[in-house]
Amino acid sequence: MTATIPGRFITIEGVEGVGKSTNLGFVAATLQAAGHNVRLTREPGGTPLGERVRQLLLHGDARVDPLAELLLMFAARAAHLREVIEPALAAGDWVVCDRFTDATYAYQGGGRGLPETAIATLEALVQGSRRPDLTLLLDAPPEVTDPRLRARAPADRFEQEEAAFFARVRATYLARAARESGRVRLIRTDRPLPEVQADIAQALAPLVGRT
Ligand code: Z5A
Repeated sequence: MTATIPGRFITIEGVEGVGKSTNLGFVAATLQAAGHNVRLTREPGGTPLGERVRQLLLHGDARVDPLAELLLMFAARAAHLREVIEPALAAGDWVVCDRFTDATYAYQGGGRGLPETAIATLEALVQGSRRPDLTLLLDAPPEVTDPRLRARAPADRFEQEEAAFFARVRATYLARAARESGRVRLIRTDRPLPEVQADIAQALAPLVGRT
């Protein structure tokens, strides 16, 4: 009997308006074309608990304390890892997740100002050594993302934040990409979609070729 080769864990990140949803299907199709079973999922979300946390944090009208928000993100992540991500990877599926812990560093750390050390402590507790094999950080400046966002409504709780909040979120993402350049691939999305997707395909190529 041959042992199952564990799947790979790919995350997609970026501020709103960069085109994550637009490119998620392209990532999945590229991996499927290479012969992999793909499990698409998202955070917060991916489990019944995670989807309820998502509803509460994105669309609830109650004020949520930043520390409570951080803990809810990791509570949802704990369920997501144990119920969905780890079993899928163990079965040999490739997991593509729309946002993961880089978003926590960017939004709760950079955006809300919570200490990076607190996030790192929760990351170690909830994830152990699990980290994405590859993170695609989609990035574009606000001059490009703002008009894209205005074209869609209504805004969720995060999208209602001020410009300075998103500037901090973006700066945190970019700093993480610079610090972890082996894992995080920066993809500029202020260009026509075919050019963006050519870069995404190039970023996936080394991983797809290696089993
Ligand atoms: N959050 C958090 O705070 N902490 C955490 O730990 C986690 C999450 C995990 C989840 O929202 C929220 O949760 C998020 C952070 C917080 N905050 N917000 N908001 P989400 O990820 O579900 O929502 P989103 O950021 O709005 O993602 P999205 O729906 O995938 O949007 P998008 O990245 O902006 O993608 P899009 O809808 O594909 O693109 C936007 C528009 O641009 C659309 O009209 C496209 O047709 C257009 N587009 C895309 N690419 C192009 C190019 N290349 N040219 C021209 N037009 C384009």
